[in-house]
Amino acid sequence: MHHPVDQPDLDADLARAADLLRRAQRVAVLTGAGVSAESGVPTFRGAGGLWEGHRVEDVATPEAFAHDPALVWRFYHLRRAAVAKVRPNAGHFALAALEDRLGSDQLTLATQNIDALHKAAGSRRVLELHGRLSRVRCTGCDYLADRPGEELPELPRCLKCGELLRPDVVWFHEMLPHRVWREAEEAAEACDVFLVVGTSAIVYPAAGLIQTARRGGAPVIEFNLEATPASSIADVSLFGPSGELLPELLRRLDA
Ligand code: BJW
Ligand code: ZN
Repeated sequence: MHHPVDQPDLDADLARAADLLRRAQRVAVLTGAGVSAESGVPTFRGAGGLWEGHRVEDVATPEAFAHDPALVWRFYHLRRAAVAKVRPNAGHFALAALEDRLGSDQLTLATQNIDALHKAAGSRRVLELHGRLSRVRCTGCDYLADRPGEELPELPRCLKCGELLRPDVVWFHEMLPHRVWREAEEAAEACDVFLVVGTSAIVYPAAGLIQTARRGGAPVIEFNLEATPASSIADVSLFGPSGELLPELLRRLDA
């Protein structure tokens, strides 16, 4: 198999990662688009990272929505339809199995993904840092609803107040949901090992959780196809598809 990054001793690095994980009581995880790539969900950056010639940074903002809500909704209608069809992959399932293995309350999974695939794979303690694509909320009142798989009008409006609905996701320049963010920070501070999976680690504040864990003394294990800013602070970087590396790591915990 071809991997973009050459890793001379993947086997030894997997063994080191398994060793760190075996000794850990509390584990925190940060995932990004890469963990869902093998389910067929496109990532944001790199090849295929453009939509109708727009960068995410240009459509996923409150400014874009205020200026052209129909354009922003087109982007989200397509993604809602795509995500309604996908299934979790072996990477999602391995993280759910790790939670089972450690016992409840010992693993916190913070995800930047809005596709809800971790929950679908059986992970229980999931913190959705950037919201959820299947949920809509009103820009005028407190209406909030999960409406997965449903085909919405081109410009969906609130039945309670008539204002525009928007996807319940976190755009650039917006704050992360307060409670979810606090719990993610606490988990990063308190963990014995921190796993970073399939994220380019450039979007803040989520990427800051990696430094938070490191400052708290937790070793960081990274899973990615290629080197990222997280690689320089990671104790172990495992280069390859997370849908293969995570199950392999799980197998080694019992070996
Ligand atoms: C695989 C794989 C396989 C592939 N196996 N691996 C300058 C400095 C610092 C911060 C800022 C700054 N300028 C602006 C900011 C703030 C901004 C920010 O961080 N910008 C940076 C881009 C510089 N952040 C914000 O605005 C945040 N809010 C905030 O700061 O509030 C305070 C504030 C208030 C008022 C004014 C100003 C500030 C909010 C950020 C919200 C991000 N939202 C998005 C969109 C969500 C909705 C949607 O999806 O439409 O979240 S952006 C997009 O990026 C999405 C993702 O969750 C997020 C992270 O991307 P991710 O997951 O890392 O994906 P990729 O594609 O980048 O990477 C995939 C990785 O997987 C790659 O590394 C591949 O190699 C790897 N991979 N296949 C393993 N099989
Ligand atoms: Zn309303």
